[in-house]
Amino acid sequence: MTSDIFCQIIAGELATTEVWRDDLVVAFLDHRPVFKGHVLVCPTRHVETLLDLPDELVVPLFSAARSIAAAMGPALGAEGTFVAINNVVSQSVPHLHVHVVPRSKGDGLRGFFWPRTRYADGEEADHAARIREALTRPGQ
Ligand code: DGP
Repeated sequence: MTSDIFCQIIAGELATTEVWRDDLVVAFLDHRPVFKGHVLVCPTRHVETLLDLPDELVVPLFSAARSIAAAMGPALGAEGTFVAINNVVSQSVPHLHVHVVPRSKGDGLRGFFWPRTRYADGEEADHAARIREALTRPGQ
């Protein structure tokens, strides 16, 4: 039983343009690319977000993302890449996918969804402390 559009792509029920497939990972072109050559890298198993990714899939998924990022230069002349995952918020397909977007200087992506803020006095230490504390008791 397929449960989302990427499961359907992985099952071969929906056409896409694949660039990589093995038993654990599939990578295909985003049909609405930020730049041409924008790839989505997914676990073949239905995994909804990064937090759901089992340990045994961490290396296969991110190795594939790294290889695809490395291919963007020789394949497309990209000078770099933007690699990103939307988790829940702004995630339009509930199947984990790593975006690998080819980048070049002056490509116009400057400022793309990255509004920056500043810490008030004490806030930086407080945020770091809260994250450190959560890391020492994962899952809570
Ligand atoms: P996100 O917003 O992070 O969940 O990104 C989902 C991406 O998936 C978005 O950039 C468009 C892409 N996408 C959605 N449906 C399809 C599809 O049917 N085929 C392909 N190739 N890409 C899709």
